[in-house]
Amino acid sequence: MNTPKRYLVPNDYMADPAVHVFNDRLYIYPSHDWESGIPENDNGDHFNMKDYHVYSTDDVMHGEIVDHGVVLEVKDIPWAGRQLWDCDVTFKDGKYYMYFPLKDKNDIFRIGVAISDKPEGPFVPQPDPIRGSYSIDPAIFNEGDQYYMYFGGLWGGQLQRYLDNKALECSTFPADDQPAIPSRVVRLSKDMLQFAEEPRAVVVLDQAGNPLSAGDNEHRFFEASWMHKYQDKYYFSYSTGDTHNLCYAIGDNPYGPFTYQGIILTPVVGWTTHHAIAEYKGKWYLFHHDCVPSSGKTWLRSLKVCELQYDDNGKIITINGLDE
Ligand code: FUB
Repeated sequence: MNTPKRYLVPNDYMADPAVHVFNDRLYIYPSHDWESGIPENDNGDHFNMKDYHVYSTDDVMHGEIVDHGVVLEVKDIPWAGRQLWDCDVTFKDGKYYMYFPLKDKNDIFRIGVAISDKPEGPFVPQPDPIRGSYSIDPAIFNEGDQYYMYFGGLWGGQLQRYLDNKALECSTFPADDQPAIPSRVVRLSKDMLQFAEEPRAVVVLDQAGNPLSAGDNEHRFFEASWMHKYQDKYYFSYSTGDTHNLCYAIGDNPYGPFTYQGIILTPVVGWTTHHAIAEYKGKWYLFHHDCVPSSGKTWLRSLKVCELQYDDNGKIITINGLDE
């Protein structure tokens, strides 16, 4: 089955969507790719992003996509080194909180917070990153008065440099038959500016109840965590990075463990694959990116959306990443 898709921002390069509904309107928080001239490498130096835009719409597949302009820039973040990667935004008590990964002046990824009175920004950054934060790809899941951040990414995302939330002397990857390096989840403090606890591992189990192994590249976590809830179950989804799948696993609570279910999106044109899943006006959507408009330049990605369907058992029906 061909799933119709829409490019959301045809006149610019946007990637890594986070998506939320605020005040009955759908807001998109992407990374902003540009041609910075940095050569491509496994460290991701070519993803040299320096600002964020915010987009919104009231009709996902056909309506106007409003560009709210630049809402945060590297040059305005006091602790900044380089590389603004995937961000996310949530709402609490009249304020909108943006969480963003950025390398500090020592070239270490930390996660920062910026605040706005409006979902479309602009966002004012805090003077320092979150204490104890590391790696990339923060995704916020809100349930009642609790806010959870999922984060982490391998290779350029530096997650392999940490064990039990402590920095290691050097990068360490488990042997292929050992449990894969997991994403992390942490509850946020009441003021939304710090972690309220030590980050925990997000464990993804196979159907036999064993953690997915580091050598299971087709299915194990790599980066791009996302959490959504469907029919009282918690759907943890993520990219497998070097095998370019978007996969998901289901659990009974935000901390997991989660049991692997399948592929949401098969590989797209490009290297990275990264997504958000959201319900709006009674339909579910998958937001993601690919590199078709830039003719395969992996650092110039374009935002896309399509409908996402579940079967009667709550399984997500796999979407072909090459569908137009
Ligand atoms: O955009 C830079 C990085 O590429 C993101 O943080 C990853 O998830 C991947 O999409």
